Amino acid sequence: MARLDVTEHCHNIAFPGHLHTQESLGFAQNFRFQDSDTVIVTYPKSGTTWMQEILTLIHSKGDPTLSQNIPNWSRAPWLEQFYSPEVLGASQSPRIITTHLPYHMLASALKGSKAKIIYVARNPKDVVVSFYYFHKMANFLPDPSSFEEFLDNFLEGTVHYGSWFDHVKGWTSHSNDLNFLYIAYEEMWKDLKGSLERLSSFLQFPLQPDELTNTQRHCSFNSMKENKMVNYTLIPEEIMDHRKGQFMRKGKIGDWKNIFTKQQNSRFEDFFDEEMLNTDLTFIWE
Ligand code: PPS
Repeated sequence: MARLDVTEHCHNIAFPGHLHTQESLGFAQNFRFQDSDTVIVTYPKSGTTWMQEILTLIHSKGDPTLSQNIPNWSRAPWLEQFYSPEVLGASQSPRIITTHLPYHMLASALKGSKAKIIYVARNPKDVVVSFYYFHKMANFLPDPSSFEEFLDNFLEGTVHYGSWFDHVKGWTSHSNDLNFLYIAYEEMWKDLKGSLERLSSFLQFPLQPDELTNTQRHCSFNSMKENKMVNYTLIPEEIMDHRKGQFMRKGKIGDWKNIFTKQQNSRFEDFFDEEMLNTDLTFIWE
C-alpha cells in the first residue's frame, strides 16, 4: 500500500491515501464497537502513541513484553486505516482501538455504546509545530511549505485530518453521551504517576505499586524513543525519512516558542479565543 501521493476525501476532510481508503473510512463509520473496547481518540500529534503505550502497559500490569515486541499499530490499531478490518477482525477483547476521526464521523457507530473513550488533547500550538515537523519526514503527507503557510492551513482546518478546533469541540461537547475520560498531554507530562492512576481507575484495571512504577518507567519519553515498536524506525525510509526528523522528536511542553513569531502568536491567540469562546477547556501553554 504505497499511494504516497494519493489524498482521500471524506466529509470534506483530507486523509492520506497511503493509510486510508474510502472502504476503510466507511468501515470505521459503520464499526460495531463492543462495550469492552477502549478507544483512544486524538487529533494527530496530541499524544496518541504515548497513550497507546500507556494502555498496553496498564493492560499488561507494567510488563513491557508486548509493548517491546509488537508494533503500536498492531496492538492499538487505527480504526480508519486500511488494515483495520483484518487486524480488528482477528483481535480479542478487551481491544484497544485508536482513531483520529472527528466525533461526527463516529457518532452513529458510538450511539448507545459503553466503550471507554479516552480523549487526549494537547496545547494546539505544540500540536501544529509537531505536525509541521512530521510533515517534513512523512512522505505520505504533503510538503508543508513554510511554517507560516502551514499555520494558516492548520487554523483554516485544511490540513490532513481537518480542523483541530472542530475535533476538540466535537468530542468534548458530547462527553456526557459517552463513557468518556478527557486527559491533557500536559497533565501526563507534569504528573505521569497521577495520570496513570486516573487512567487505571477509569479502565478498572487497578495497578499494584510496582506495576505502576514499571508502567511509568516504560512509557517515559526516553524509553519510548529507544523502542522500535513505537518510534517508527520499522517504517522504511521512502515512507518516513528518518534523516529528515524523528517521530519521537522532543516530547516537550512549549516547544512552539522556538518557532512562532510574535505576530503568529497573536494571530493564533485571536483565532483561538474566537473559536473556543463557548468552551470551558483550559490548556497549559508552556
Ligand atoms: S501521531 O502521528 O498522531 O500518532 O503522533 P502522536 O503520537 O499523537 O504525537 C507525537 C508527539 O508525542 C510526543 N510523545 C511523547 N511526549 C512525551 N512523552 C512521551 N512518552 C511521548 N511519546 C510521544 C512525540 O515526541 C511527538 O511530539 P513532538 O513535540 O513532535 O516531540
